[in-house]
Amino acid sequence: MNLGRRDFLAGTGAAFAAGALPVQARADSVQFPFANGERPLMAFPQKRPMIVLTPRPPQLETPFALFDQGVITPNDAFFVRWHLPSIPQQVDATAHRIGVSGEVTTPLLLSMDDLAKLPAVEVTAVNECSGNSRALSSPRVPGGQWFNGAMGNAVWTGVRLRDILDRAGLKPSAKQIQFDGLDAGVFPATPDFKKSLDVGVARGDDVIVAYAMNVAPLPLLNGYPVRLVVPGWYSTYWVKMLSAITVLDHVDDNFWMKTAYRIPDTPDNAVAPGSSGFPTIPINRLRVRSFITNLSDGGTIKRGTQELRGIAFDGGSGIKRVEVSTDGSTTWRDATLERDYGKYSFRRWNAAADVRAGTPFVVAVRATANDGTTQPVTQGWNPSGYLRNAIETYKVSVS
Ligand SMILES: Nc1nc2c(c(=O)[nH]1)N[C@H]1C(S)=C(S)[C@@H](COP(=O)(O)O)O[C@H]1N2
Ligand SMILES: [Mo]
Repeated sequence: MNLGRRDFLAGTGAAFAAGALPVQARADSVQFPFANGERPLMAFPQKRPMIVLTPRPPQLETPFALFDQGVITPNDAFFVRWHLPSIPQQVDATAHRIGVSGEVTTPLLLSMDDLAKLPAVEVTAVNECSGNSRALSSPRVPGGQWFNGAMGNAVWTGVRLRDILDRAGLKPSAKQIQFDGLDAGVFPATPDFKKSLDVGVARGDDVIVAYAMNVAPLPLLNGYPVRLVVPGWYSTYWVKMLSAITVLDHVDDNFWMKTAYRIPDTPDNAVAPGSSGFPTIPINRLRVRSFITNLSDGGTIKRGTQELRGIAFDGGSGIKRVEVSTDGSTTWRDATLERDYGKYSFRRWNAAADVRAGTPFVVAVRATANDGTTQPVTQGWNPSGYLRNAIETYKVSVS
């Protein structure tokens, strides 16, 4: 598929029928490897059957085996997460506007055609929920009980946020840029979902207002017709159905910045389970992670020489090295890194392993990023179950 840029920008697209989100009847279910881990699989509009955490608001997880199929996560399999139950069932892209206001010299009201007049840029980047793998937190914590599939990697096309900010003209008083989308709470008292970035981060080369995902319009559930993409940062900042950009002269103190999505301001951003009263900071860049994609913990493998395959990513320095260990993390050897799609992308890797009959096969994988960070052996704890990036170990039986 090679759609012209205008195809993403004009027209009314991605519509659902009015009313409740239509959901196909339950097709099947999956059992995650933790207590209370049974989840239905259901197909939502523009999506293949996905693992359902909650239908309203939609929280849909990508079945992990999908990550073995390629470096790019298909749009119809890309995870979905909304906070507020009231999300538009349909958006008219021709009528959609992004307002730019606050500490600017020239407030703007941008149509999709206005975006088309700015230089188009493209970036391949991982979108990972702050709470990805939260269900593996020990002790467990409240919040969406995601396994490892609240992440995906896509090619995002759009315009630089900086180009928009430069057109509006930031006043010297500009401190943070706040982003809001079309979704809202059912009750007026529910805090609207708004996220903010420091001006320096927002003006980065790679932060884009994206109108295409994998060379197609965004699925409605992933933010049609336009969303923020902040490569290297947890996806809480990747505001969907972007409708307002407000330049603030202060550090944003709305609920979603001041109270939610914060991590301990401590070494490793961890605290002892049950702690309270410690200082916190807003969550920020992705932590380096790696996974095996052609094995699942508790699965089976054939004896003999087997190929291990997987993915690794970090917060934007790029993957330097991936190693595997088959002896209980005593010795490690390098995996082969596959094609580089850029420093924000999944990096695929492969390694051969000698699998013998008789005992379970136990394999661990560890990535190191270009910034020198690597994965911890044991996971630090925080009350929201954010930032998981411990070394993953897979124990499989041999057939
Ligand atoms: N408008 C809006 N944008 C949003 C959210 C939201 O609730 N509303 N949730 C954020 C969070 S926490 C995540 S994890 C990502 C999920 O992106 P996806 O649904 O495209 O995978 O959207 C982000 N952008
Ligand atoms: Mo998230």
